[in-house]
Amino acid sequence: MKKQVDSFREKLESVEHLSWLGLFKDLSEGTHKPSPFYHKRTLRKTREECEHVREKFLQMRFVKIHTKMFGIVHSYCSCHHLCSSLEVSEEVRQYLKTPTFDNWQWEDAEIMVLLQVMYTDLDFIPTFNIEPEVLQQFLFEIYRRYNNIPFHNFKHCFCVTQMMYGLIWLTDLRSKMDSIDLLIMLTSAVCHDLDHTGYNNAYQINARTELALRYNDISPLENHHCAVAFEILERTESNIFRNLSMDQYKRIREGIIKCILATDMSRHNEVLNKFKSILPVFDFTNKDHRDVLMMILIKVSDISNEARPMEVAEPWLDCLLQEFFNQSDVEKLEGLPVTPFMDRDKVTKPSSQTGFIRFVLLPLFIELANLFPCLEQHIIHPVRKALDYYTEMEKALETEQQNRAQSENAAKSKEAAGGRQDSQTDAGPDTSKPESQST
Ligand code: LUO
Ligand code: ZN
Repeated sequence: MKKQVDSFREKLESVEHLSWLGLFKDLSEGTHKPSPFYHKRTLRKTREECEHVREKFLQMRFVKIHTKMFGIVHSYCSCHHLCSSLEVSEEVRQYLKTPTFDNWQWEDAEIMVLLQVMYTDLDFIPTFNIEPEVLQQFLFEIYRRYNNIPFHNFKHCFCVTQMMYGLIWLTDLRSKMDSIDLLIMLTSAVCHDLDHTGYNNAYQINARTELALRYNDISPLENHHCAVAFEILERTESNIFRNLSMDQYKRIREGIIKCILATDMSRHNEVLNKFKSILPVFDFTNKDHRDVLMMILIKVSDISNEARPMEVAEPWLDCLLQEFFNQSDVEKLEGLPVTPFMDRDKVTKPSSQTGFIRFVLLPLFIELANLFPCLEQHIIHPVRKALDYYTEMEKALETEQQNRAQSENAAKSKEAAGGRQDSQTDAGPDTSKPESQST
């Protein structure tokens, strides 16, 4: 028993790094049901952090953001009175519509400005009578409700929204769908992972968390993200839909719920197969067809990191694995089932990616490209390059492992031979050879 306790304590000590999560892990009391949510202290954003970003965001109205030969130069525009129209250069506006956009170059306050630009450049402000200060309050609340965790954070929200924005322009969706559907798609992307705690649905269900209990194990995370979105939209000061009719609001609410719930990867095949079945007869005037397409577009945007340049995509995989490994560490500590591709003892970067790209990403993107052939060069081509990159890395890793195994075996057999040599000299004459029998 003592041995068991010691090994458990040693395991506990070895996950000290979890402390950055502020994990409330008082495992000493056997009865204490460990809470998977990171301790409120570190997971949720502090008041100071929010106020600081809010100041920068609101002050941005005086800052002209433009890139000069890839350096980002901030210059203060001449007018120092409250200018409502945002000053963002034409280069940044065009760059923002492409899947090559590099989110790592921008801090959170600037990202909030870029999200505002997306609503502006899609003409949502006049079309839906959105007041700029309400949009700013909405975006600030969105920023506040994403948590400080490695992957499912505010930068992920921006990446998914920016990819959605890029797809809308690339496929010229404005000429094929109503503005209200585009508003649903962009707002769903902004809200799709709100208040994610860094633990997926499998964990919520196995650990019987509050969310699993509240949503009866049915997409607990996605239901929560959507509920938080409408908590924000219920408040007048951040309700960007407050000037719309009841019918428009109902349609938007129905669309956002459908899109956010579709991001549950356990429904991946269900949604993809529905899209495959309607593709041969796809009809933009058919609402059911448009609904499925909107679900596919948010799914594509959500898992599309590998469609971006390698220097943008690779850090995202590190963040994802860090979040997955934190979860599997806690699952091991709590004796819960561990998902294989989340286990730090089983997963390597290339092995997790080659399978995911081959069996999840490419089939999904190829299906969408059947409807929008231009995506072949803008999205699928970079993903194929990523697959080649990780396949090469996987081969290199395998060769290295084989070489290491061979050199270890060689060392072992040399040691064993050496050992046998010593034992002969130690034990006197070589007893391995028959010698003449002395009488
Ligand atoms: C797919 C997914 C689910 C939850 C959280 C993140 C992700 N994403 C990714 N997973 N998003 C982007 C990526 C990515 O580039 N790679 C992976 N790789 C591995 C870990 C993987 O296989 N993920 C995966 C695959 C299928 C699945 O449900 C069918 C869930 C996760
Ligand atoms: Zn997401």
